[in-house]
Amino acid sequence: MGIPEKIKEIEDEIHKTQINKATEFHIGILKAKIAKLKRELEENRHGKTVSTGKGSSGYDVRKEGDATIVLIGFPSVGKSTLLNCLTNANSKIASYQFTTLTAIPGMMEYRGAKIQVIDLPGIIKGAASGKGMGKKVLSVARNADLVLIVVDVFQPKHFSILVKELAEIGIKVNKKPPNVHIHKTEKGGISVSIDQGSLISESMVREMCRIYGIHNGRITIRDPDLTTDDLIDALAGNRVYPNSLIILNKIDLIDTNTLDAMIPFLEEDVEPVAASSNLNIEMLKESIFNRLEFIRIYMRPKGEKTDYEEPLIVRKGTRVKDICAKLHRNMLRDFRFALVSGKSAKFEGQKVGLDHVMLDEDVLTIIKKINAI
Ligand SMILES: Nc1nc2c(ncn2[C@@H]2O[C@H](COP(=O)(O)OP(=O)(O)OP(=O)(O)O)[C@@H](O)[C@H]2O)c(=O)[nH]1
Ligand SMILES: [Mg+2]
Repeated sequence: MGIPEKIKEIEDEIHKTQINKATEFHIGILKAKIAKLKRELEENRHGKTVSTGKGSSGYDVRKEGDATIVLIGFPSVGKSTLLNCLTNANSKIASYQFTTLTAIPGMMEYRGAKIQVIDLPGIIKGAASGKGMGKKVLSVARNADLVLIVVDVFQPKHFSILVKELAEIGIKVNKKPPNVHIHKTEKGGISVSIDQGSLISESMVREMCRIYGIHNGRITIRDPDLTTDDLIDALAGNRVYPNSLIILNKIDLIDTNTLDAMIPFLEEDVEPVAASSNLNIEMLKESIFNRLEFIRIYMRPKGEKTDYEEPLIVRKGTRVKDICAKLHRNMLRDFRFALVSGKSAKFEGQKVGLDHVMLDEDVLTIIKKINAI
């Protein structure tokens, strides 16, 4: 029996099984088996885990700028119109579905940050399981720093379908990585550290580890509400957790009262816009900028004045080593230490190493090795 047939067989078994306390364990195990088989299927297809569409035509876009965001949505919701008004790009717009056939990048400049926006073909329900080019399209979101989920004002429910499709291929938008720490060892069997009263049992953790071929190691779970699905995500290891924003487009087609009544029923962080008439686009740019959590770093070359005019724009959580890598390809090799002033420093001009985490508006001086040019 091939892998797809095996998956089908287990899915049928899950459908037949009534979900209750007594069957919970069994269903958890079946789900883990499916997730593992799906991963195997991907590996067979791509030679490794879910790819970003590498080697495929049209979907490979080199990351450029300070961050990359993608537009995901059903056909004709206005993704290309949106790309064109956010950036300098000129993606084809038409009233028929599937107008966009490849990934089209554009660059949005906002408050000193260069943000790459990628327009994509429309996707439909079932995309993750291979409908149309859906899977390849969805995969582009894997490397994105932010996913813009675009929905038509008359089809707001499409939002949950899109989130599900993304989740199917391991892109978990607006979710936190599960609080599971897996430390594999050479021998000694499996030891599980889990709080009493947790949703998941120790025997379930052991069984799932066995399915995923982990026979030795320490598993630490620090979240009593962790579900079997979360544990599968942690064991599968190829999940990503990008931020997202929901864009409700074409609001020019409904009156303000209808819109006001609709917003509370949608998920939070909805951005109501009308791309074709440039309505709320500045507000959307501001939300994108905030969601990307940029910080500004002022560089002070050794013995010189701080450059407050053109800060370096980087993401929250950036370390000194990330900045070195961004500045010059030899900077990491030549790095001796750095001096930091500002919110992340204990005092003015604190001497720090490569792992120091920078904060907004810090002033940074990098000191190179004596013999470095
Ligand atoms: N009324 C109105 N129409 C819009 C708006 N934005 C886009 N449209 C129209 O919607 C249609 C589809 O727009 P596109 O930008 O091509 O949509 P798309 O999501 O890129 O479509 P695909 O590439 O086929 O997936 C076009 O006729 C646009 O003019 C809007 O804000 N209001
Ligand atoms: Mg399009």
